[in-house]
Amino acid sequence: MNHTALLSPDEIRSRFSALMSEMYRQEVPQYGTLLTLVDEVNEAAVARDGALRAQFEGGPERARLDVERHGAIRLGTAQELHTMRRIFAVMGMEPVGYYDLSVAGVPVHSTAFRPVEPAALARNPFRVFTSLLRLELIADEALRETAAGILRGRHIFTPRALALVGRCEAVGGLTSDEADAFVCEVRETFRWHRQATVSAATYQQLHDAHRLIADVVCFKGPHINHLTPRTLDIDAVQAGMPQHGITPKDVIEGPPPRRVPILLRQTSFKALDEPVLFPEARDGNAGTGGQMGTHTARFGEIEQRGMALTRKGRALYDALLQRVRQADGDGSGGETQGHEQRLAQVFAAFPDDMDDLRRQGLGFFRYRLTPLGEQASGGAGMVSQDIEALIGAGLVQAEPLIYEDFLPVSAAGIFQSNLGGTQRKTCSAQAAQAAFEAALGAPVHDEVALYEAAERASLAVVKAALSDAVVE
Ligand code: OOG
Ligand code: NI
Repeated sequence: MNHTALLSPDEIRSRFSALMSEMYRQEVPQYGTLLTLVDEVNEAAVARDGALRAQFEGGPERARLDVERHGAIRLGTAQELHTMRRIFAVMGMEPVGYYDLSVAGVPVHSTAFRPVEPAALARNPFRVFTSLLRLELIADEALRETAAGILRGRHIFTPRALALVGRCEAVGGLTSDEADAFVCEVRETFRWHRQATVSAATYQQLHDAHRLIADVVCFKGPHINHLTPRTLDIDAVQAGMPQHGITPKDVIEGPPPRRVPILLRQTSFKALDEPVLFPEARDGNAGTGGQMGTHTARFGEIEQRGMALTRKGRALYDALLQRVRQADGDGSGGETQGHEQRLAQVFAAFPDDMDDLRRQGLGFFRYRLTPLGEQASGGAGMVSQDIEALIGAGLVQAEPLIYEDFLPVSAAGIFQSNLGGTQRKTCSAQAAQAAFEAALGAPVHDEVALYEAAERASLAVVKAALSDAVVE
């Protein structure tokens, strides 16, 4: 082996994702249980369903599925977000999308770091939903200053991680040994620390302002708060969780079950309250130090991914979901009952046939030559450039592009259900994408533009292959 050769970012990401999974399995044993359940359900789904079998048996789609995870972290400062972007870049992960969670009463805004090229996604689509606390949304000025002061004083990255990022940026990559060191160092940033960095009293004040603020501010680093495997049948996992001693949230977020899955369906379970240790008070809150407490930080989640939607498809999805939410009521708890029926009724208006979805321009597709198309390609002469005609002639096939991103409304539902019961503070504010990107030090990708590009590229290949084909 060549010890100076540079590793591909895809390989570094795969190593990191495997390390994270191993760490989270140790930290949150229920996550391991969930992985076993998801494996069983995926296995059964493939065995039962011919279409899934064609797509998932043996091939690269299956290899991807078995390692597919997303995680989430919450950062405290612009500087932390900026450095995190550089860290993820080493692993071929770029910021995609802007999510304003303040509309859901959560004082953060977010992006998802993930690979963007189809080949990199196929290799390992590891994503990290990354939120930045919006301190300006803390109403109490003194408390805001306290939080800012605590965050200014912490260092969430190890010196060696920072040195290796610098090295990667300077020489264009890392060797295998450097990559191994790098992923271990970065893992430290994601690790859970049961030792809080503030007194119990300060924790309580921040917690009272918003639980999430305490979660971000009171610890040494941005512990990963969940790691999510992808399932092919989320209803089966949801139903199987209680037998495995796991209690899921009441409703699955996102669209209803469909023949052609779209976007993303998610459900989660609350991890146990975890013991934390508060240091002696040194911050003016005398007499409260050195005590034990608990913190609800981490949870488990599963997801089922479906087709990415065009802007038109997404607009229809958003409109229908809005209708369901209105029918569900004000979120005071009565919404769970009947939610599934309302969801199914309202979403009857969303076409559920692959050809309809394509012809109406609602979803994104990857186009490929069929075996007949392969035979026809490379000859002389011109077949139709009309994609529907090519599909009709059996020369081209279309398969849906998987949605690789997140849904803010679902994310809000997940946040809420894990912040403990009833807390539904509002902190409605303007989206602040420009400020977020300034902190990040880069613009976020428009996710729809990425799907458009992937679809267009696949079309171009197909059309080029057939443009000089003979029609017999
Ligand atoms: C992130 C919640 C968002 C998802 O899957 O939508 C998320 C968080 O709780 O920090 O992970
Ligand atoms: Ni998640």
